[in-house]
Amino acid sequence: MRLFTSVKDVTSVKPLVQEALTLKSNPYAFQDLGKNKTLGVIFLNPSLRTRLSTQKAAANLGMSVMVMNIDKEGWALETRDGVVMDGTTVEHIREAARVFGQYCDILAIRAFPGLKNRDEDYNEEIFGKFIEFSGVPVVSLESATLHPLQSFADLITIEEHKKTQKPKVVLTWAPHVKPLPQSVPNAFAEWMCKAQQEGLLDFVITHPEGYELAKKFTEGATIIHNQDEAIKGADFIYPKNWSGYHDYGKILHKGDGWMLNLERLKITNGAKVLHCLPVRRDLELGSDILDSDSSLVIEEAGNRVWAAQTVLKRMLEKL
Ligand code: AN0
Ligand code: CP
Repeated sequence: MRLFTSVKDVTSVKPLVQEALTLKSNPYAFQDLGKNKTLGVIFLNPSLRTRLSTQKAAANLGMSVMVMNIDKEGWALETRDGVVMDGTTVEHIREAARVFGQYCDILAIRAFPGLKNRDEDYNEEIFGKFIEFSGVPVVSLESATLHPLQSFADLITIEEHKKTQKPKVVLTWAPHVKPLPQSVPNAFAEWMCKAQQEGLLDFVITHPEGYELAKKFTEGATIIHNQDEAIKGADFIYPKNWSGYHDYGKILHKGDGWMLNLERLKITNGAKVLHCLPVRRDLELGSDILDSDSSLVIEEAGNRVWAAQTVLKRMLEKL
């Protein structure tokens, strides 16, 4: 594996999840694989889980890790081509990416969308340039449109906690006060559609009208606008806010009635609730759920290590 930016970089999710669970049961089995290899971790945005789980995964494989918060600690980065750099930017991504490639064997990058210009965000220019110019394998730690390590960890969590052969998994839009990226729901939809294709689960998406995600990520999902109808009989529910894709980056709905609490879960099949975190309590998701056995959010965050470790292991094996 040389690239991990989407489920499209994975042939089949079933063996990938099995490999992650094997690593979880024996974390230090490949401690020599990363010897004398360096992982560069580049953040253009904040992070708790992604930062720590990726470092831990690399350490479990014997790699050394360099973390750079390039938005705060680096020279102001120019990402556009063809501009005279007579403003505030100091270093072009064309040089910066090449320089990272001199020091690192694998790069992992987080670069959120601006949520202003959809074409710019959905072209994934920053990722494209890091991939093109660094010359080393690249792992997405959340791009403008996808968060694949999160979805991989979500699928590991579903596999571990499922009580039926083919659980019903529901992605539901949740309220928020700020416009958030579509990366988490896009990636979750992409991964669950693939898992559905492989016969692992049934996948439903529910959101208020207007919050339709890009079709290329939701192909194969059942989309229902009535949340109660969607979550009825669900085994797993994934509440997550996102801003408009069609009315790009906009908040289109105040969210009344869309936040889940324990009472609302009564019509489910004892559903377990997932969330990528960070979550705003009693705005996006009821604190009664977060403080109950229905919540799997902490186990899910823990599984980020095994998702990252599986991807890094596959990349190290191909270096
Ligand atoms: C980000 C998002 O929704 O994409 C990161 C989630 C992992 N969340 C926030 O900005 C709150
Ligand atoms: N879920 C997730 O990616 O969390 P962080 O933004 O804290 O890394």
